[in-house]
Amino acid sequence: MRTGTALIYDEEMTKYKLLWVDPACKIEVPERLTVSHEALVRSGLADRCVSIPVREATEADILLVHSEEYLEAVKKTPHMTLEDLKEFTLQYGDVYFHPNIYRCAKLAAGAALQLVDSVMTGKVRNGMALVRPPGHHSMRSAASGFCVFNNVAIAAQYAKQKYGVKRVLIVDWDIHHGQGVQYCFEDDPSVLYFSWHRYEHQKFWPQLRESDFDSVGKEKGAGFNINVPWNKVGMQDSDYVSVFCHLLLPVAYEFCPDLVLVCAGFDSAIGDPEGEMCAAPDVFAHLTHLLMNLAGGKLCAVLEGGYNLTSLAQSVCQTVQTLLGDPAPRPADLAGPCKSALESLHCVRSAHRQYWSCLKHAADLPSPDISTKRVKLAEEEDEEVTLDKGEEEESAEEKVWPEPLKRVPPPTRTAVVLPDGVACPDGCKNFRPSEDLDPLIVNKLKEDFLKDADDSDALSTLSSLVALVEKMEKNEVCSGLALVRDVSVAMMCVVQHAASALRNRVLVVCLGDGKVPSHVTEDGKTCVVQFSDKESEEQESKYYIPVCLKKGYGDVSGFIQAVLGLLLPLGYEYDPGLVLLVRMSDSGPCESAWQQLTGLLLGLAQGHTLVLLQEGERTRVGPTASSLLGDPAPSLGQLPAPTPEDVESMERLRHRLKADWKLLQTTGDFTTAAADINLTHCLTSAQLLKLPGLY
Ligand code: Q9C
Ligand code: ZN
Repeated sequence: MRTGTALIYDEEMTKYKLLWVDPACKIEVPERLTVSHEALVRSGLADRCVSIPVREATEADILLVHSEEYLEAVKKTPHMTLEDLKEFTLQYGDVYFHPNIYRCAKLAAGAALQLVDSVMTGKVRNGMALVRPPGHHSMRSAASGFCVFNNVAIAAQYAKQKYGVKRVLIVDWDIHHGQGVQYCFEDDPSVLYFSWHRYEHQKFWPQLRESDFDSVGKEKGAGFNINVPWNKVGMQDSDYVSVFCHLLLPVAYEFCPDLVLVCAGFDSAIGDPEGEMCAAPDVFAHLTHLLMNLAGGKLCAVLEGGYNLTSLAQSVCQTVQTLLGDPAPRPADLAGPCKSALESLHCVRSAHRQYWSCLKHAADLPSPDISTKRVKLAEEEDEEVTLDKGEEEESAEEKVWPEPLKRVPPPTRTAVVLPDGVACPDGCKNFRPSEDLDPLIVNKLKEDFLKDADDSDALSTLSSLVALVEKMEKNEVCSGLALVRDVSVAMMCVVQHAASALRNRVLVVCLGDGKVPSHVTEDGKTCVVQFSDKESEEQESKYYIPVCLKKGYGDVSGFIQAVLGLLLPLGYEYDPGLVLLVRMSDSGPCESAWQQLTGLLLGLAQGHTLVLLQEGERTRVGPTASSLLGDPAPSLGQLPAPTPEDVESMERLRHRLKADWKLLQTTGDFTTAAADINLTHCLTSAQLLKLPGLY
């Protein structure tokens, strides 16, 4: 099992800067790298990483993406005079040259390649490279947007060539469109490029028509380029998480990459003068976590933008700490995506529905058609901008936000409660109930849950569970695993204790059709999501969510879609303090899907997940423990289309719940009506008359 996180950094890359006055370039400063690195050192994170030296990318490496003419031109810059450099710079947009930038650009690309080598050879599991200059704007024969060589594009080509990697996913969470990456892989189905970016209906740099959602890739590569244009500033955590759950992750799981590269720009975080977004630095812990179970955990993050030094350093720390395996922080109040984000999400999902089976059910774009819409919105935008521009710019400078809380991993990562004779998995702690468990609680357990008051084994198991839950609440233990004689009783015991004695909300994820009394959910302190192959008889409510998968777990696609598109967004919005994952005997998905589920759920509740397994399922102990310890889940393989029945029942469920759970929404107001027609085919003519633009 590969472990460890690489950190690649070299001070040499701080040794170039802007030598003349250029307002467009003044934000790209050497301090971006020093503050990021110093924050990692000060927080003790750098010490926990495997330090890997940089190297210069060779000419052959650079030529994987760039033209010989361009390389030859850049090669001359170290010898140029200041005047020559200025003039050379003029042929490109928003970039500057310096006598040492060629050397640094070779190191930046080389750092990305060192990272790929370290991950692909198994020296480490994942890693981050802190580099300057950034790369994602640079094109085959042109520098652009502070970028000289396209570090990540070169890394992707290199991984394909040197390691025979078949599919690479590039996630570009920088706030600018990496048009250089798009151009490089537009017709290449082996590289899936995903980018979200500030767009404002083409008003924002680089102001390209091809940055919009309808640039989906060309020829064989159609469907493998995904652009999410942000048409407003001020996007928040919810908007980012929503796009991950409803777009990137379902497509990424269907694609099944062998390697994930992240264009890790942090100008998408709050406080950044370029992005003007409002996502907290903490959100990068979640974005990172959500990608860490793809490609068997092989993830390489390479720095791109990020111009608010405070926000940048905090975001880099969140990313690296997550790569190291520490539990993610509690997600900040995720109140659901804004209208503009939903509109973008809807457009991208519609544009890609013909390429990805996970999006097949996404509603078509309503009339008026896309292009009319774009022009119309751009005009509206214009008016707004002229109205309150001054105000907006001022507030962008004044942004303040709380420093992310220090993430202190509990002393014990995973504790297990196992019957005699079952070995404690490596790396876990065998949990024995402490004597100091309140006798009152013990008595209550006896009364409420034991059929036979003298059943000391059963009592000991239940006491252990309660004690374990208390340790998790106190953050002394992160996650837990118990093999119990009766999962239903154990589940009720934990739920009752957690709901009555603890302050926290509990998310119960139940696999199998055992009975889950709905009364436990009435006060909202417990939310139950139950996966089963039978229609539920329970009363449906906001807090009892039966997910019916008719084909059972035989259909991994349907199951994983439900996890990504229903369970995760619901979990993120509910924000539990504890996740209770219950696997009834003889039900549940295959091992790798089970491990994916477990791994993904660890992003909630600061990793406080307690798994209950039926006693007979001893063979599941090892793999489950491994997931709770943070090992990446094995890939599921390229997923086929989920069955139409499963899709339909999930969509019905989403439809029912989206009023209560905003993070389940995938369409904006403007489309709800049309989407409803698509979904239910049952609007009355009276309702039709009220639809805008249809009559
Ligand atoms: N208001 C990266 O983030 N435009 N590049 C600057 C100044 C260029 C950003 C305009 C932004 C380039 C890697
Ligand atoms: Zn950027």
